[in-house]
Amino acid sequence: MLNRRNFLTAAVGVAAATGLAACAKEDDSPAGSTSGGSKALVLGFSQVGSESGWRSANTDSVKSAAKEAGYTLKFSDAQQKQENQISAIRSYITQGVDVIAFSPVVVTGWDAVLKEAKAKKIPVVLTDRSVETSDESLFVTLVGSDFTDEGRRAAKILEKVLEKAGHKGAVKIAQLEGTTGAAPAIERAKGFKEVMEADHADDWKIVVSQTGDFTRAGGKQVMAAFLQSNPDINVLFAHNDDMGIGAIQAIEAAGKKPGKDILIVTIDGVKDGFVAMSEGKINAIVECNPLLGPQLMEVVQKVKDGETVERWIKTKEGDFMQDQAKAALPTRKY
Ligand code: GYE
Repeated sequence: MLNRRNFLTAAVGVAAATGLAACAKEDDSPAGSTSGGSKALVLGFSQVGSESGWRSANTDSVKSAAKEAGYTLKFSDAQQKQENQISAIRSYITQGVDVIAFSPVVVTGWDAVLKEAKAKKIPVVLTDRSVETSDESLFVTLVGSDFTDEGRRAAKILEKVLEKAGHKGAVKIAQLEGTTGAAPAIERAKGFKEVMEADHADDWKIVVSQTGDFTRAGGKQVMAAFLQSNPDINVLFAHNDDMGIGAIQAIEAAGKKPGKDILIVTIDGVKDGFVAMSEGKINAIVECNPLLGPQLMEVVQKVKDGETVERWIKTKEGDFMQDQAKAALPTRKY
């Protein structure tokens, strides 16, 4: 993962990584590749799955941006399984695509397949999620969000939510985590905890925390269990809107009012999240933009051309409180 600590190491790896891209351009073009100018750039893209509204918007964005750029896109959906992503990447290597892009379902376990890509001089661009690797030259760049910061922003916006609700007394938080081992799950939890421990050590407590795998069904099921074991929960922090929406169903089924009895902060900002917020059921949303396609295609072209790119191309995002939901809803693009 790219965090502050290893960012310097990552920066050092840029030279090696761009060298890799240059090699892919210059010589030894794998069979079926497009160098030489006339053929379209071939991009192999391995998507995480279709677990959430965020993911669907991301997939649409990647597909339409590739079309717009005139690239040949080889796309595969890994259904949230690392082994599927590894075989998709392997098949892109065998096919000799120009560039491989993927959004890794979890952070660890990629070195072997990334080394195979490097050996074939196929540059790899990470999008959305990052990986943990001992060899930073195994990927060129990451196009995606700062998830730790999103976690911090979620805690900061919860302060406002509590104030607005006139909440007094202990803050008993339930956390619905994303997919276990995924960068956004690890880092959002980390950022949230950081602010909580620094500023609310006395009054906030995460009383239950479990994965809902970023899905509505997962959010609903886990929240129902949370409410059974801890009926005094008064805050829910869900790592994405979909789990928050699933949890709302469980809260209502338990006879409680989401957004009132249980204050809810989620991350993403998909349309359905904004709908729930405009109905008063979600109190605040930290935006995580899935429309990464156009930026990704730009980077892919640069990498193919052997140009130097930044090690981490971060997405710009905002935060939204409930009173902004109705006005913002028609302007939401995903
Ligand atoms: O928040 C969630 C999706 O990696 C940022 O994955 C992405 C996350 C997003 O399933 O909804």
